[in-house]
Amino acid sequence: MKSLVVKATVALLAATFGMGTALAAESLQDVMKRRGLSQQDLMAAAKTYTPTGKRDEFVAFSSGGQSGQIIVYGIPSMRILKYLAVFTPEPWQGYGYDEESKEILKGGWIEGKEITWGDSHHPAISETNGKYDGQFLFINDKANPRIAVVDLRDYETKQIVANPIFKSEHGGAFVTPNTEYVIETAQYAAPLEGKKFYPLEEFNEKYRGGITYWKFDRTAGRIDVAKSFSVEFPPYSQDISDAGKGPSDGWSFSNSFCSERYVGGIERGRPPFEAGCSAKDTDYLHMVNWKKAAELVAQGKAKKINGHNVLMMDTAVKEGVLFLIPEPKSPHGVDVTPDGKFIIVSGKLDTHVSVYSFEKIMAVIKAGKFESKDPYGIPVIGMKDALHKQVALGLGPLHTQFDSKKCIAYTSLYVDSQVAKWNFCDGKVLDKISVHYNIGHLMTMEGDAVDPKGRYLVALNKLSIDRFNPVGPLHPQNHQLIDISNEKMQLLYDMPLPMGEPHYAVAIEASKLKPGVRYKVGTNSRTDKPHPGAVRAGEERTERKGNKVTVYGTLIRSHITPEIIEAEVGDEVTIYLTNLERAQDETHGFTVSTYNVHASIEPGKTASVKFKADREGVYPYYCTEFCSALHLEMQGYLLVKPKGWKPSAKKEIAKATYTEKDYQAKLKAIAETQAVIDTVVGFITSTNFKDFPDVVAMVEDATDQLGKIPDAKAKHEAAAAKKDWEQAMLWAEQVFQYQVKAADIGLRAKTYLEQKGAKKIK
Ligand code: K7E
Ligand code: CUA
Repeated sequence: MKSLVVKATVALLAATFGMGTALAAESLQDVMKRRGLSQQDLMAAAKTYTPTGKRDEFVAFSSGGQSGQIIVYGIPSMRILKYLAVFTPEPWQGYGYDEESKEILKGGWIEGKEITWGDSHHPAISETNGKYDGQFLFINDKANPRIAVVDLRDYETKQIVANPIFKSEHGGAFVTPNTEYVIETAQYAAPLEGKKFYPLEEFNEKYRGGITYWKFDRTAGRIDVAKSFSVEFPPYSQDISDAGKGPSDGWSFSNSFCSERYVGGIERGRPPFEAGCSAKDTDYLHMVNWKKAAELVAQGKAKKINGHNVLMMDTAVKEGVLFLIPEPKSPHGVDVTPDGKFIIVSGKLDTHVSVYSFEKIMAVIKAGKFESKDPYGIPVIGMKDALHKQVALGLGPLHTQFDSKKCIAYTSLYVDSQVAKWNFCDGKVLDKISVHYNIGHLMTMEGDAVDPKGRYLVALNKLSIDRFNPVGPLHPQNHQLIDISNEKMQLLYDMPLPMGEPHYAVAIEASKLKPGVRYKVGTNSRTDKPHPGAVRAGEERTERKGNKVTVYGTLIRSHITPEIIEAEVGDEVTIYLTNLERAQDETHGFTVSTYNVHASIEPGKTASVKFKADREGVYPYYCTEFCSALHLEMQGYLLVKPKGWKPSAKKEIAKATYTEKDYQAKLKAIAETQAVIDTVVGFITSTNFKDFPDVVAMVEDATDQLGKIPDAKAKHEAAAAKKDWEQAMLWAEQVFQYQVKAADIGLRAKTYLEQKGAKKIK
């Protein structure tokens, strides 16, 4: 009886405190019930969920819209990996806060005017034979016509070029099949000469559009401004562009809106732009034979405007490199099919997409059978003569992407908030899926290349309305992942994009990306050249010339050398810092209180900050990345003294009171730590660690730290001999610090080897 009572009590307790059976793990059914998940949800989760430590199949680069940056995320997990600073300062990476990156931003100033923001729209990955090669990334700024180059070896912006003749642009960045050129098309027509005013009454005569072909030098990894050129276009608002491929390689296609050349003036009692710009039934698709245009420029047939080669319309017409084709009114996207045979234009205000045949277009050009000429004398090819098909897809078609399956395309329908799957060869609509909500661009995996990978589609939606937890009137945008590997499309996942309005994105197979993990010691990452301010360990120094103080410093766990920088009010201070680490991800940051500078210095990099020490005082500086256990101690003082300041009396820095006992205790700690190090070293050297470059780098770093011990050891022993216990204790502590860092790296290497299944060799 008694035992029964005990049993009952235990059971009651177990129930009350959730012990016993209630503690057993929840079943999948339990979780589904608790979270209200359907079978369909579970399927979607299984298709996107990426377990810890596992990686994504594709990496997407999304425009950051008004943030002027690029957002990098993985597919199918939709995990954000990084923001790349491009047109706007980005403090984490020191972009715009260190001298090297300021130079890059300066490249994007327009005629000496500083610009610190950008409206980035279309990223493009470099191509080889029409395939994504994963080497470079380009993106445009619509607001201040510019193109930026990002090197995918280190994910850093290397160059920004400002368009010499446009005032705005939209049709960039699009690359030719071997990245010979990066294309940028104007948007709102304006006079091509820089700071020149003409009244709107002279719009038709003096305002112009155009297209720029930025020559890309792959070896240098930079745009070659001198070898770049433009072709003058009429003042029709040019929009998106695309480069031909395969049979259409050598041509580029740019559509337009407002070929009405309407100039607005609501305040002057005229109907607004939106009415005047959409009155006609058609606008124009512009076609340029860029290969021939480049030859003409090389032959000196271009005109210099603002020092830039521009092939004028009359020359372009005379030489047969510029043609127009009518397209349904106010189109938006133009996309060349992977086989290069068709050009797909989306109607925007129409329900149709128009599929033009490159073969038919060429036949018209060959026969010289043009329908008419536009007011600037450009031959116009008849729409019917160029069309392969027109397909009714739904309301507001905008952009088109392609599948790995032949003839299969996906088009975004802005007004319908849908994606249409269709066949551009036979014009049949195959499937439609609703997205939330108004979709702009869409993207399939490598969907711009000659060999799209299919699999997934991302809908880049503009409004997220009720999709996410509210965060104020400005909502995040919604990137929706859709599975396109089956006949019917399946919506898998919603990802809020918390940065700008991303217009377009490109995704590449992750295996094609091979970024490095460290720089050659002393590299200026923005020029890829040795940095003149770099020094090696032991070469650190501070120089003063007149009122210029220049510091040549280094960073390594866990100290900044130097630890004291002295200046006088009014001095110009430049601090060069080289990160001596080789270990992966051992980045140190650097800032000085109050002076608005910051640098992110990855292993091997040299970066600098510069400022005028214009206020007297004591300014701590420190490392901003939590890089090691003694990260907080990675510090120093900038002392800005009044001009001509002298200490009133000779005063020493206050001493601590360490005793022989402290010193002996430290020696004991050193001996114990050495034992740990010996075990770790024993483990590492008993494996094939040399087969793992990351471990080799870590071992080098650890050896570096250990190599500093004899010098510090000699110092503490000499001080101990003189019974200077303060010095003896502190130098012994420094020995201990070197040991701790070596042990830390060693243990990391050991874990790495264990996880990667290193083999025992002895
Ligand atoms: Cu359609 Cu700038 Cu390509 Cu926005 S753009 S959506
Ligand atoms: Cu280096 Cu914190």
